[in-house]
Amino acid sequence: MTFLQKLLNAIKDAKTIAIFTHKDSDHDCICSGLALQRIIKQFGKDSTLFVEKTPSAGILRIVGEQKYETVSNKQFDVGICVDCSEITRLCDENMKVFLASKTKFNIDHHQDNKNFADFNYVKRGMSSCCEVLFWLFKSKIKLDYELAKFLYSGMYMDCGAFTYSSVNDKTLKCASELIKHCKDVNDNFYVCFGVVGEENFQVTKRAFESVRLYEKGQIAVSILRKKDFEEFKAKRSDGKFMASYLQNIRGVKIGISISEDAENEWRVSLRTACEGVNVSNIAHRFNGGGHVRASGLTLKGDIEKALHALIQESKKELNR
Ligand SMILES: [Mn+2]
Repeated sequence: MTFLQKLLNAIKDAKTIAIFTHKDSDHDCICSGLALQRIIKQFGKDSTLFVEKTPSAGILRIVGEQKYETVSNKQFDVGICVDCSEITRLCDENMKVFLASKTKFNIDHHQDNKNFADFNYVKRGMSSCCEVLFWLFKSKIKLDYELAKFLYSGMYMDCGAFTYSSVNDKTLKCASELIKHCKDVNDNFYVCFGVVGEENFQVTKRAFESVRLYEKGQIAVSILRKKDFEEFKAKRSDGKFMASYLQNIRGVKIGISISEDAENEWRVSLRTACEGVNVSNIAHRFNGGGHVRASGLTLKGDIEKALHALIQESKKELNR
């Protein structure tokens, strides 16, 4: 029996279905979750979507108001993880609910997926989990505006607006199918991501001023502190474009952007456009995860000490 048949049978037999997204959610995981919820609805079933916390304002602007759960004591018949490479990508509360589910499914696109569920469907290196869902369900579903919008948006954001190396002819074929049903979606992206506020501009300016270079300019790091965000009334997501920018500086092989999330807790984004460098190796050494070209992790404690350790691991990856 194929994965799809097993999943469809499980959905058919289930009274309760839950969908799970990873910590520090991004567009791809939220859009995958919402798209899967809509797909399951087409098979006549309701499902509950679990998140760590309410998605960021940027994500909400694209997907609109939706219903999410964060905790539950209920045991679900079917639990489906989307866009999660391993079970620790779920926050503790969500993980408990997933583990208690009677039958567990895992649908993902990460290279390093651990096949942690009873049934796993992993298309390693595909542009996004949204694209995985599109091809998986293509023959069984009817695309409508909302479903196409979720799938297209998650895919668009996870492949850097079709600029990453994960993009191939299949990705563009998927995009072309989807956009027929949501023609205005690119205008939405401009309004939501092309236009930035004063607070975003100010905090980005601060991030540029903070840039440090290591290893003869092969590693570039920007650091934003809690007080920087507070000063400009900016959100952490306002500074997140830095890592992608840093990797574009000639000679830089690893771009690192660091934002202080809570007191002495630092959220780190790693990017590389350099052939042969795999930033997920660095992320894994700090219990983070992600992709070859884009990964994330959390550091705790004194930033200079933590940064030193991070630079050491980055050097190792450059010399690997
Ligand atoms: Mn993803």
